[in-house]
Amino acid sequence: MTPFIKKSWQKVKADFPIFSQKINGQPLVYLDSTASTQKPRAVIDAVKDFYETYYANVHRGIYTLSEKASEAYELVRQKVAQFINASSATEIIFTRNATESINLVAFTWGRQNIKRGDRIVLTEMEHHANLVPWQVLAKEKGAQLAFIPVAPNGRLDISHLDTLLAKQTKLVAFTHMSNVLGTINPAREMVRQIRKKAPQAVVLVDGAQSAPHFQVDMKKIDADFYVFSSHKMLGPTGVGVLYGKHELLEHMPPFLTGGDMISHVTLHEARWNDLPWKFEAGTPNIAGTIGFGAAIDYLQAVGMERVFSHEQELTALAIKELTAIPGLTIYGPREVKDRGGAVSFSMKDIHPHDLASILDEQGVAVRAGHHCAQPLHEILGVESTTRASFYLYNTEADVQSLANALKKAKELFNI
Ligand code: C6P
Repeated sequence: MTPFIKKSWQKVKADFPIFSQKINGQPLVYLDSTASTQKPRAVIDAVKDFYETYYANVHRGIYTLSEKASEAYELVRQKVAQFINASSATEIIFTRNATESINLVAFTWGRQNIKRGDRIVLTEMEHHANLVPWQVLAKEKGAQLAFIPVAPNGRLDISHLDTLLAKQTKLVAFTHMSNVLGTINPAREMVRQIRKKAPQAVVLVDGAQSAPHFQVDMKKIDADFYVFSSHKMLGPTGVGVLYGKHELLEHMPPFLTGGDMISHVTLHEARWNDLPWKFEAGTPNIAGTIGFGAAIDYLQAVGMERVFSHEQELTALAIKELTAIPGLTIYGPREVKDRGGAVSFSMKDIHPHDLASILDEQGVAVRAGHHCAQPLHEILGVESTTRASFYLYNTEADVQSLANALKKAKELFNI
């Protein structure tokens, strides 16, 4: 792919066919990339090309099409490993999404290792995907959950981490970036602290909102598990990643069983396949994975540093514009340092759902609700919020449209 070094953000936007249409008679201003991202032509074409020219199942047939499909599928595993600087492609397991990746760890490593009286440390800002699987596991095993609190400035109060790390702490699982507050947690420093104080603990980092937006490096972060989803980083839905350290994956029992994940089967028993296939039972999402490879190529051609700094500029502008609107409260850090482009807010006297509907009438797509982080909303003292989130295809004009649409909503409500 040709380098994007000089490509303007407007031209990046033009790579996404969805933006050529109007929504409710207005140009589409898509500000819900935290939920899922739009797809560039390159990703759509890669999926189409697979179906049109080399579609076949993978790892099965000794014929040209199947070999080509298998090669393309396995090449994406290598791309993912290189994208996050994993030691080897065998540490990359394809799942359906980040949620399934976390469940895989909870069902396999968790059920093998968590015992009565053990402690699982989480944070108060977790998405339900990194909370509910641990609640279920803790209940089943008689383990306890403990939480790193969120400070009023929207950052984790990691001064509490040390006291939560005891000899019974077996797992620490936290999000790299909050999907509500936009807070980027200091994953590397946290892992270092955990290794020092609780070397027995395994660390899982939820990278659903970080891997799409800035460079993540498995060797530097040093987490044991790291999870994310293709659909939040320009790729198709139905493909997730579980990165796991080789030694841990090697000792974990399989998650789902059946075809492809075995090396030998008799009527009464089976032996497991090598990594990573031990964790990939059945026909995988081949087309989605191939599209995911094209998404990674696209992001790398733009450059993750550029993606992040662009988003930070948009976030800074959004915070400035939104702060100037009377009656509007922004949640999460105000300064863009260590913050990503998910900006949640409330407007006095307008319900978040009404606000999102009014914005939609003006072509501005935002999410309203608890964003699958109900406990965090309880801590914030609200049931729901409206959230605008940014990605590489957004522009300053999109932020301006958001601010204008919010002002119009206030006029409509006469406030
Ligand atoms: N957050 C949002 O609108 P899946 O659905 O498995 O691809 O991703 C789950 C997930 C896990 N962790 C974090 C931090 C997330 O933000 C998400 C998905 C979307 O905020 C959909 S609820």
